[in-house]
Amino acid sequence: MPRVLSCIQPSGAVHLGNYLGALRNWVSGQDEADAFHGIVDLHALTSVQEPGVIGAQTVELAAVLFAVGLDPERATVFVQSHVPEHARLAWLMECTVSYGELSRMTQFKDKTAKGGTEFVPAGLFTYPALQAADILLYDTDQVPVGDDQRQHIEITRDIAVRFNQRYGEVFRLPEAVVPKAGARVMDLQEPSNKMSKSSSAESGIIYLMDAPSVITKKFKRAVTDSENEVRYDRAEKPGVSNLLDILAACTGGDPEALAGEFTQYGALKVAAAEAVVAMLEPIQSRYAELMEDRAELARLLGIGAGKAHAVASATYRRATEAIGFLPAG
Ligand code: ATP
Ligand code: LTN
Repeated sequence: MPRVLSCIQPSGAVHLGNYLGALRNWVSGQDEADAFHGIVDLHALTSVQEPGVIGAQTVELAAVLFAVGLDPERATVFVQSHVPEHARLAWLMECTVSYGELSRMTQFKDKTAKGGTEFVPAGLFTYPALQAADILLYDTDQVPVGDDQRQHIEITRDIAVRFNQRYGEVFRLPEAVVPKAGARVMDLQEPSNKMSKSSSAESGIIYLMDAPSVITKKFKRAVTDSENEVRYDRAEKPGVSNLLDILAACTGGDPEALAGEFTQYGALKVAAAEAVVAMLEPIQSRYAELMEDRAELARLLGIGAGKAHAVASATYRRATEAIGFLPAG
């Protein structure tokens, strides 16, 4: 079985794009792989600085991961800061990657492009070293990620190759696995942009925990176009195509075939909303139950941390022994 690792930041409420593009695949993949899934709270510290917030969001995200169907018996779900080797290996990674390589990362360039006087944590710059540590600690074969993350997997491989050349074969080289088409959910208000936690209007984002009435309202107000023909054409008709994609993703249908079933935008919006509400209903009720039982959530995360730590500590020890630090007496 291949070892698979993917992670998500507890940096805001989970939305339909996260679910259809990532979480749903994590769930379906848990039988075909030895799956590890991290809630990367250390990474979230690059964007969330108010005290108390990251912990609360971590619990909520954990409840979402179990509610969507990750099974603690089959998949290892853990919190990054519960496994101290992430931060420890990140330092070794920082000494294995160059300033120039980090400077070329598009995510860092994008997030700092605006210039201005905003505080830019150094952690935003060294973020890929921590991500490399996440991946290499688990002898990962495959990393399922969105297209935006490809560069982070490439730099992880470069770091691993350099470390292995310097100190001997310690790390396994991971591969990015980018899901097939249809995994890109667009914003309902600005259908040319992907649905994203950091996008401007709440009305364009369907949160996994939105009430059915809110979901219905957001779909009703979704931006379409001034024609009145239901046709699947991402370039010319991004709004309508996004609705068809969402409907197809929820019902297992094909967006082009589904287009033939509708003559009016209104009916398509209603159908998409109903499909999303029906898909989310069992997830929402499991989420509510889990959030009622914090002790159980803590117990499940404790099991994940134990399994993660067992693997991570062995890899970390291999790395430090290869470097040849003087062992503590
Ligand atoms: P941000 O807006 O802060 O960048 P995000 O909403 O893009 O956050 P991430 O935490 O960066 O979410 O990503 C978690 C996972 O969800 C990643 O695997 C990413 O590829 C996937 N994902 C995020 N947005 C979408 C989307 N609109 N459609 C499909 N997959 C998505
Ligand atoms: N950078 C990723 C989150 C992330 C990750 C990882 C993904 C941190 N560590 C390890 C896969 C493997 C993001 O922003 N989506």
